[in-house]
Amino acid sequence: PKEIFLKDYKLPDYYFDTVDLSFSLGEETTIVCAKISVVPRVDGVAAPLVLDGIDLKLISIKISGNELEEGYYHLDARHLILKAPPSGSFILETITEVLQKNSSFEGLYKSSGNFCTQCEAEGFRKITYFQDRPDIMAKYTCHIEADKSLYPVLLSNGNLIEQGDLEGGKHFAVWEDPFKKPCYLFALVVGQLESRDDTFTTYSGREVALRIWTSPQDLPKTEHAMYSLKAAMKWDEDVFGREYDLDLFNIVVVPDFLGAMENKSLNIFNSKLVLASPETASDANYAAILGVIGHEYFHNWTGNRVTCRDWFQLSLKEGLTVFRDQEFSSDLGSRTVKRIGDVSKLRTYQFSRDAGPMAHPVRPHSYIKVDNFYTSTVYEKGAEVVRMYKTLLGNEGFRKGTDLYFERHDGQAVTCEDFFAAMRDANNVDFANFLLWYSQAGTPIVKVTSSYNVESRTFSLKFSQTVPPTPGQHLKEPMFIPVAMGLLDSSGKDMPLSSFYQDGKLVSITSGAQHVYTTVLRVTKGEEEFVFHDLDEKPIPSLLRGYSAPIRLHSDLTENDLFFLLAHDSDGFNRWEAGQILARKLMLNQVVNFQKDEKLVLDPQFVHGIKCILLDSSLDKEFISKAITLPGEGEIMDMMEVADPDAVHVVQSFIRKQLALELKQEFINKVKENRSSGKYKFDHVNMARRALKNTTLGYLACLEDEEMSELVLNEYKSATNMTDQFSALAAIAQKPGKAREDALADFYNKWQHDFLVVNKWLSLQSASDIPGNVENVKKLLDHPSFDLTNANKMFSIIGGFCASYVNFHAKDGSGYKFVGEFVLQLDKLNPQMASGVVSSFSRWKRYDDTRQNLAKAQLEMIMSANGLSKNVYEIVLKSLV
Ligand code: B3K
Ligand code: ZN
Repeated sequence: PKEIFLKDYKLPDYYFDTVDLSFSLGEETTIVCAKISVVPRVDGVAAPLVLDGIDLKLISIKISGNELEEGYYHLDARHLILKAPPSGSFILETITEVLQKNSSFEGLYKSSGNFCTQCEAEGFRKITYFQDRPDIMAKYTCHIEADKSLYPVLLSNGNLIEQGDLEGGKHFAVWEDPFKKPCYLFALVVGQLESRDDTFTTYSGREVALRIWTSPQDLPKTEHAMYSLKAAMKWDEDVFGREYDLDLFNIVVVPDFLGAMENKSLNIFNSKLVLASPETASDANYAAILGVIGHEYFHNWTGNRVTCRDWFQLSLKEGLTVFRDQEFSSDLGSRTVKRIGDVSKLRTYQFSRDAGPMAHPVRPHSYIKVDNFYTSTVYEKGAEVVRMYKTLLGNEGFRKGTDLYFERHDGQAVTCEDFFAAMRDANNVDFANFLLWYSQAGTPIVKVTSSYNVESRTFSLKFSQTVPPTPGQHLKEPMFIPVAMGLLDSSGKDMPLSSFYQDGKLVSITSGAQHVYTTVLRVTKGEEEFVFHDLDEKPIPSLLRGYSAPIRLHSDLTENDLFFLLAHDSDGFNRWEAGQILARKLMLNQVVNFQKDEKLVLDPQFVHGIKCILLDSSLDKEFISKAITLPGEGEIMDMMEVADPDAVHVVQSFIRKQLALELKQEFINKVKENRSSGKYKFDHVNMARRALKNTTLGYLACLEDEEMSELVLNEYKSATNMTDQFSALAAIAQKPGKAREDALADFYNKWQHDFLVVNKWLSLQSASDIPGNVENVKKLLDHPSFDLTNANKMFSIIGGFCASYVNFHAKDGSGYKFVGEFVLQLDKLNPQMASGVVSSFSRWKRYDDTRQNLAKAQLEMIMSANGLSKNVYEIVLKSLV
């Protein structure tokens, strides 16, 4: 397989102006006619025209009306090459037959009897011969023909301009999309679907028809998605000034789909990202739906109207759109809680990737298969990069930047530099080496030491930064890091800030007549000092407020300072963070104790800190729920020389149980005070109550205590919504035994008819930490509810299993062997899913020798298999280096 490099990007020799597609869909075959007007980029240059095409059968090819004879073109398994096209513009017409058997969820395929498409990144080449690259932007029409009774609904992008009946029980529809688009945004959906209809009136007064299409029995579960869509449309107008640009917006829901897709005016979603009812979906599902419906809608401007020049620029649309969906969810819920969730996710997935063999920059330099680069680095770290522009420029400056970006680039395929330039030019600022965030991989490590001088009444912060080496990048330059910070006085109040010296130069902080309590330090060098003057007492610094940069910060704050910040910081994020730093230190110390066979102990001051948070009635309940939750096991292992999943697991279980013992009564009170009453509501206040109740319930379920087991079981039985019911089930399922078996069986009996709920049931079991769980997971694969070809079920089981450190990394190698063999089986069906699973092995070098050998053996076994997909090959190759 060939590696493709960013530096080799070349402008295309030919552009496509219009593309007229015609689909005749049948049970046996689908025929696609494509009529493309081709325009050479430079007149008179007769370069060959290379078209991509996979799994297609060419039936005929014409140039400007004349059938092309065989010697004039070359055909191989991946291309159709016109050796010497006419000079000047011409019309290319092809007729192809599309391979009907397709389990890759890419190109045209069938999902539960309906036809649908997925073209990003390179799926359009499975539909027709084309220059399948995003810088080819054209206007499309799409004519669809199919059996009317089997496929009553015929959808594509844009506006419906004609429809009618045909002979032989068929019907047709013609769609026209007035906006130029890259082919990855093309979509077609054909099948038996019904719609929930609504309207949205845009700020200029245009009425847009909104339709969410599902199989008829699921229509009632689309109410929340419709609410989310309308909220997203309004929010994008209010916050970014972006109006929707067509008179129709369709969303289609299908069960077999990888995630969701922003096709122009015809978004397609996996069912689990749309369907919800209080009885069957949890708060987390509701929140995810809001975020993803928003995300795909927001792509209409960030991705569709302005798209990417090439796939290396993926973060240009994804990082920006994730940032937009994060902000949307923040504005509709709690900003602090949303930020905590997003940062936890970043640390769990992105930091870990960035520290291993799969590390790559936000804009990768090369790839074998671009599908492997839809990663937390492109998405979540990319969103952090966008957030840093906003932190540096403020709300208004950032908005000026996005306005200029849309104004300059509407209808174009552009690069990350274009976004940077719009931000810079709109604000007339010097952004120094900010662009390094796109090209340097790895998480910067920033150390801060502080000192107060009583005599001179000055407070100094010394920063030093390094970026660890990553594959292909050994030496790194210092990054431009915005550090939002404030200073607390001894009563816990923010001190007003007016100026500081940066390397001896005075920088004044102004904001009209108002006091400023948080300022943004621009750390740009390897070492840098900031000095604050005229301070009557030694302040406690609150650094990296709101997590203003995606870095690992090591400060010299003492435990007392951290407890102080936990109790007083005005920045909610940093209050949570102080608790997390303390918890990480505590856990790490106990891991050492465990490894030395010493007794585990829980620091009473930590228990006290947790108790204060728990009892502070001024705090948001969802915040409390987050603040009393320990850091994930992966975070702790990341801090260890050699990762020890067993030790970390024992320590985490010990601390949880100890907290439950010491705070039992407080936890019981929280459960009782926060029980749901009345109808389920998806709003922050109610979600926060449920979160706090269920977190404390989870603690109580750790105890070996009859009374508590009964309490948890009662919560399960009396639950009136899925959030409460499932949390109670998860609490019960922490411990092996009869209660667990009974509750799981009961839940399945209740919900076996609802596949989305069954998926939760599957993943709860597969992700379980109970010892020897691999055997249970194998049994689940034979369970009647399991189906390997469905993406959700597959991820529920294997994704779940790989997330359990103790079982996936079991020291007897049983977890590795199970997953290794599974990857090979899955790769034959669906390479994208298989490469996702095999990535779980990539950090094998973090573990002890025994585990290393076992994991490596599986990687080698996979590598030696015949017919491996490019997707899996790339991950295994890089993991083994
Ligand atoms: N743009 C799509 C991702 C497509 C993934 C293809 N393997 C969804 C999204 O990020 O919005
Ligand atoms: Zn996206």
